[in-house]
Amino acid sequence: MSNDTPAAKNDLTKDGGDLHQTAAANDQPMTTNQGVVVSDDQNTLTAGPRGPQLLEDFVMREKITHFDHERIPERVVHARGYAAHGYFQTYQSHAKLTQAAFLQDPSEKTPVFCRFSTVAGRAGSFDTARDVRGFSVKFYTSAGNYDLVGNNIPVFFIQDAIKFPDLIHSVKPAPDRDFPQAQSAHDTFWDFVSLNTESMHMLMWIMSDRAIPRSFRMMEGFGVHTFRMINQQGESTFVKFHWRPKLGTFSLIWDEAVKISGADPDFHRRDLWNAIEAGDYPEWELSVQTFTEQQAEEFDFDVLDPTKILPEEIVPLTPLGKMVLNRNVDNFFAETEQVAFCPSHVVPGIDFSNDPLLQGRLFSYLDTQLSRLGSPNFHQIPVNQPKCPFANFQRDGHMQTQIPTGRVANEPNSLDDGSPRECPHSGFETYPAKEQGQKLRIRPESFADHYTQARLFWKSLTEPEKRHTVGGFSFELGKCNEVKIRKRMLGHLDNIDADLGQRVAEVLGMEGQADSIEPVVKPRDPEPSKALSQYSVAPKSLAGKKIGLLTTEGLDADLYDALRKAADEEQAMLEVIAPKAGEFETSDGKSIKPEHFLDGAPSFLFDCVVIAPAQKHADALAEQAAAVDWLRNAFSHLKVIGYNEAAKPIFQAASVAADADEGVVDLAGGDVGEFVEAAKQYRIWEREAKVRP
Ligand code: HDE
Repeated sequence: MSNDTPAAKNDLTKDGGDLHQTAAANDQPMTTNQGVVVSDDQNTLTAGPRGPQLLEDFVMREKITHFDHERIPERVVHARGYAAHGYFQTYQSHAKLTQAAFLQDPSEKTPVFCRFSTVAGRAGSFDTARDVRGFSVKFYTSAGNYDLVGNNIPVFFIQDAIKFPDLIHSVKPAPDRDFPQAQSAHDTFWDFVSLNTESMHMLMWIMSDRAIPRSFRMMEGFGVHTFRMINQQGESTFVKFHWRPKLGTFSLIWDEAVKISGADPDFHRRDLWNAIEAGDYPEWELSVQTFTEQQAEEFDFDVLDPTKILPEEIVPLTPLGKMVLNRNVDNFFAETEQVAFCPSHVVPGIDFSNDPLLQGRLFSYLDTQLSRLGSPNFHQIPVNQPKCPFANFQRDGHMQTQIPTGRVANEPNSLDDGSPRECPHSGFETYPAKEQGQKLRIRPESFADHYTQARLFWKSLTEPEKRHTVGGFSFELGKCNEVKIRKRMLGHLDNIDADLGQRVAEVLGMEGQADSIEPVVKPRDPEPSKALSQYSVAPKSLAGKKIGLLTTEGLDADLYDALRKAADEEQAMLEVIAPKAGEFETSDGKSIKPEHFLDGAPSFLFDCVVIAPAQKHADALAEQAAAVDWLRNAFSHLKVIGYNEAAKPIFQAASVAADADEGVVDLAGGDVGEFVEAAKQYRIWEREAKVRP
């Protein structure tokens, strides 16, 4: 073998070499995993052309064996996820609050890796299930890796980690029949939560629009638990973390979510990937609510209880900095699948509270990585490695990829003058909170109010959001066969708010059948909090949204140019849908390649739509069920619809009035301004009562 073989080229002693292996990287020959160049990757070694295969064929055996072991256990929860690289940049030094290195220098960009996920479904399930979304961020800080492992909902189902396996078993497919997949709409889930009053607040969020986000890019994130920040002087402040998307928080409509799950199961991951590829980098602001231990004692809830929020009217948000996601992964498995988040990965300046759910998580994540990734050396996988130096005397284990040198692997030692050594004055120091008490298995009384904040959430919603929440409960309880579970849940809903209970009972046809449930703590009547309603604070903007243009050959070139210009100005995307996938000519003879063909791109994949066929193809288009459904769906999903004169036969066929409301906009004359202004509202909520009475 000549010296030009890849094995000869590899410098095995180089630390942290580039582990990327891409076909395009160079003209590297294919080798076995031992570096032996493969001469034939198509044919197994046989004795004679039609003879038996030979066991000695190490090339074939290595390849098949590797394939046989390609799968690793998927995450027990949050199995389906999608991630991207980016950076975090602090707005200023937050030294008064924390010594955390990534929050000091506004000129410094800290690399991050961020993974979004659904909780209940398997890795191969669909993106738009009604579910909590995970929102995990790994900050590769100069003082070590910090993992902020949050969700897009600020509270949780349970108050104590010991209940987590039961919660998850109840929501996962039933063990006997293995369905339903990625759904909470079934008996075991509703049985469990209706027997756990502490879930009520979370149920309100999960039945609301929050659980069907429009995009990962349009989703808030929350640390959920109370954490501590510690400054250089050792002073502690309690904090709650919030991520706010620059594009605003938007959701799908349930009927849309259901249909998208069939039309594009990868709707959210495709959206994130495409936005980043297009250079349209999603951005979030990281903020904290800060409060002292004394303040915490005055709140009317316990800050250690993860089923409670701290209303922004009591403590407003302090912005810390921004996160930008600007690079897609090179390899899904190596990065997104193998990334290992652990809430116990904190850095100097950040510490825990006694929240019992958080404390349980501090144990669970490290444990799960050991079984999922198969080795205590999972920190050596590139995506998990700190980008600052790391060294200690931990040794060996499965898949050790480092080659520690030297005779000594213990501390203290006097045999080796070298590092690593502990650093008493600059290392991580736990905040010396005073703790004393009896050993007990008991839930604090201060965790006992299970309804007040559920009511707060309900009261803070706008009417369309309330309607959707009633819809969420009704849909899910309607899928629940056991009447006793429905009655129990209706009893809880009555305790949350009589109007809510009544409305859900009406949809289910179960008025007057709610169980009477005596609350342990009588719920109070809190003032609404505007920040809890996503549509009260949503920006009126098309940024990041998708305009779908259904058209035909002969498309009016002026209209097309006006739409393209408006989309660019509003930082939106315009995609063309035509009856056939091939290129066609516009009215001025220019050639256009549509992004989609009609059957493959129903209108629920877009945020607002335009229907503008050329006159001579209009009747033929109106005869196609797909075109009629396109309009009917857009209308019933409350979208803003622009149209030209030639589209009118489709309106007739779809039984949609061309002057139905302000969201149906005539584009005669080619002015798209009115359409764009209307589309910035996102949905025409007033239409909802008409299409879904
Ligand atoms: Fe998790 N959770 N969790 N969780 N969680 C996991 O860790 C767990 C909880 C969250 O993108 C697992 O690596 C327990 C709250 C996210 O890789 C596991 C309890 C919040 C992710 C686990 C909770 C979360 C996970 C499964 C109750 C929001 C995805 C695979 C005490 C603050 C991370 C893994 C990623 C993943 C345990 C509750 C968020 C099994 C025991 C509350 C975003 O360790």
